[in-house]
Amino acid sequence: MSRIKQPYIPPSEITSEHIWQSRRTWLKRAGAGAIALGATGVSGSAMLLHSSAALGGQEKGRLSGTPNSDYWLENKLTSEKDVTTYNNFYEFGTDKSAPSQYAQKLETRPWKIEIEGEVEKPSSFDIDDLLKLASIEERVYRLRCVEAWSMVIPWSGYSLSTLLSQVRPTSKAKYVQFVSDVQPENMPGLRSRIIDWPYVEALRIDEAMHPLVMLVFGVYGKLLPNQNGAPMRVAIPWKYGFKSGKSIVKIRLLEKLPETSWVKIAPREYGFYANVNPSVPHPRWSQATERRIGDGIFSPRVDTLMFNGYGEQVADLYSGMDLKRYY
Ligand SMILES: Nc1nc2c(c(=O)[nH]1)N[C@H]1C(S)=C(S)[C@@H](COP(=O)(O)O)O[C@H]1N2
Ligand SMILES: [Mo]
Repeated sequence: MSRIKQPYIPPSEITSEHIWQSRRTWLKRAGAGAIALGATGVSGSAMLLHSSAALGGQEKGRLSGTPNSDYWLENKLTSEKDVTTYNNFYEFGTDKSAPSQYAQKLETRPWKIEIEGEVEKPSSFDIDDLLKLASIEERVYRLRCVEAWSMVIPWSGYSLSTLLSQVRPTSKAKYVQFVSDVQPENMPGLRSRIIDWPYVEALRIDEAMHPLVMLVFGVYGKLLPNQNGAPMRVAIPWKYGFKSGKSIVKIRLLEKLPETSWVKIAPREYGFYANVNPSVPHPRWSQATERRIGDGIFSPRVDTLMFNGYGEQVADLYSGMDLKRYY
């Protein structure tokens, strides 16, 4: 695959990848240091060997990945604290703070992901096998919420297409639907009937096969915290955040356009495509700008970019379509 160009970033926002890069170096050093402390009298070179071995076998809770420079934004990252405490995950409540408060109860093991429908090989995967199916990459993506705020997040995982090719979609497979888990005992938000649970989202098959669509297992070099959709969610960076389902238990390949949660709730406000588009306002607010979530109370406002800045990679998927009609 040819190198994918970076989305345009205004010069004022470029902080270089040094922030995350230096953090990663720091993590490696911290790992090496811990080993040095535990093993007295190890020579420098032995210490290096030990530290790379420690990085190869994942430590508990960590999920290191190889940075993929084709998918690396140089925007300033949203802090790990904001990424993990300002969330939308209605199964735990509608407040931004509810998921980090209540998601500890989510049970993420054992965890199976069923793939069914229009595939030659319907399959059931254990999450720990999916973690080993392909090499884990680290990618920095923008996330633009329909509520006009955004974040820049370092995810760990690999392209959804890697998994889909394994189960071999048939020629009838036109759509891919993602079904999130329902755990009545553990999800206080289910009592609200805003959504007809489970949370479901979907993509057209060509969208789903685009390498930008990521199966995500980790964030900030660690396994996903429950509030971010543990143990596996998707990330679709050119679409509004609600398309990226969390805590997925089922993937269905379908011939007909399936129901999706937000279209069901308010079909005049949310469309199936939900491509980030500053020129199509939500009926109740503008989508032209966004608040970039940052530490403290002053979040800078920035212009929203068409396809969230990923137009060069994905615009072809929609050639000939009226994006004001198919919002
Ligand atoms: N199952 C499920 N997935 C979901 C949601 C949800 O409520 N339930 N919210 C969506 C919305 S609106 C957004 S903006 C993103 C937020 O992801 P984050 O909390 O990891 O930033 O998750 C999406 N995935
Ligand atoms: Mo959202």
